[in-house]
Amino acid sequence: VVAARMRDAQRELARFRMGYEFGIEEMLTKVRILRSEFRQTHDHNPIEHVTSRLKSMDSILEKSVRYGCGTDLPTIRERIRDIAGIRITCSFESDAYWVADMLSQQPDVEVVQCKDYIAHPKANGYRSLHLIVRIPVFLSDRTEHVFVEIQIRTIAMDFWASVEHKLSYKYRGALPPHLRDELLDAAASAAELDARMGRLRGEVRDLGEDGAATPAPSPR
Ligand code: 0O2
Repeated sequence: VVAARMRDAQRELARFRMGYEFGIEEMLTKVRILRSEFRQTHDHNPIEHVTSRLKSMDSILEKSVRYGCGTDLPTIRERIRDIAGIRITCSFESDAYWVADMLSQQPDVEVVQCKDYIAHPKANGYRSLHLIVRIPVFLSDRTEHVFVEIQIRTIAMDFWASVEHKLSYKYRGALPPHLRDELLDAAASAAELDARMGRLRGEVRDLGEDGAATPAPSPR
């Protein structure tokens, strides 16, 4: 009886994660289509690269317990909204907003939360645009709605976040003050670089192949 119960529980967990796996696939397809469309119709690609991750069952349960949601799957489904995650890296800040708009406008994408850490960076300097979206996943016998966290950022923001993440991991979140200051300063440099690149892009965009001014071919 115990073995059968264990098997049932494992099957239920596998089914639970499967919905998120397909949610990631759907979002990746949407991003792939945007990218391909853009490649075929414009000379500039707003999306540099895309990665995805599905939280492991252990880390879902760990977060759930930490958030006081216990191990009840429907509660976890409602409260833990970053089980499925997509990270989109763009060249320019304006592209990040454009990608967010393009995805948000799709009729099957319901934006349930938007955190703009580009306009309002976190105290440590972290910048990124975060969307929590809810999308339908059509299975053979039912439609599941799953949350997907989408992080959209520039290459400079991604570089900073990756270094900060490694340092925070190394110091278990308790960074020495000099490193915290250094990171904050680096975040300001990254923001300045993004602003400069945005200005340069404006210059390039205004020039046609023969140097003549042309209408903007890409978003924003
Ligand atoms: P992982 O492994 O990347 O998933 P929430 O999870 O929504 O309850 P919070 O903090 O309100 O918690 O969410 P928020 O602010 O939207 O941030 C969630 C994710 O953004 C984090 O996920 C990181 O990926 C990224 N992030 C947020 N702040 C920072 C930061 O200061 N530095 C770095 N490097 N990344 C950050 P997880 O769950 O921490 O990790």
